[in-house]
Amino acid sequence: AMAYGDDGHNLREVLATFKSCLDEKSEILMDPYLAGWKGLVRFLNTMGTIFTFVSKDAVAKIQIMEEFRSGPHKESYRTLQSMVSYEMANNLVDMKKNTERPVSGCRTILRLHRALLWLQLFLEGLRTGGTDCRTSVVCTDSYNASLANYHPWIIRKATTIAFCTLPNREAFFENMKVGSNEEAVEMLGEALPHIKKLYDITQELYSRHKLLDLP
Ligand code: 1Q0
Repeated sequence: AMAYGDDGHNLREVLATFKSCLDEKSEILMDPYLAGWKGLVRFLNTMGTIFTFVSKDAVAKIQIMEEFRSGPHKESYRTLQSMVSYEMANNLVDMKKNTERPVSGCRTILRLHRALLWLQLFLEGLRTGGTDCRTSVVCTDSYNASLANYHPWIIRKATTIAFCTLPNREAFFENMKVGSNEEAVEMLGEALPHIKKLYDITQELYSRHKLLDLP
């Protein structure tokens, strides 16, 4: 019933896009970062309409960032670091709830950044889990250790129900379109350190600027 990768994409390429985000100064390039998320959304869209509420939110956030990237200050949004400098220097980041400032790039990327931790934990769980590991459990554990801490009860509930529909590990590997299970495990082992590095650099950037709790 599932058809991941039917659009010619495979998970190796998507994860390589994330790898290509780091420039020579260890800054994170916005365009490949967003392209990586778009690639993940394509996988998500093949996992059933039960995940539509997730992909809609991800797409909305990608679009907000693409608008910054094509707007009058596009150069300021070239990297995550330049975005933080620009928005902070120009007082564009809303530190409190319920004020009238428009949505910032910083708070939008923070949501994707938190989701990147989920991705890292989930793929690591798939990589190291046994052949009979339960993907819904791996996914729920990864979610509880990351995004769930920021989601209200109703979202946590909907998410946990959706996770129960996930296919088994073998089906996931098959649908990554990277070859045998062994090759999939190897690909993940190669790609995950780069995802972790992106996460760590962003976490450090946001922590240094006290942006980790943006409403
Ligand atoms: C394996 C499929 C599971 C994918 C779901 C994982 C994440 C669940 C997140 C639930 C989000 C619920 C919708 C809305 C939430 C927002 O309230 C929240 C906060 O934003 P705001 O503006 O209200 O403050 N938004 C978020 O937390 C952002 C969530 C972004 C989720 C991005 C998920 C991208 C897709 C991933 C699929 C990867 C599959 C990889 C494995 C493929 C193997 C064949």
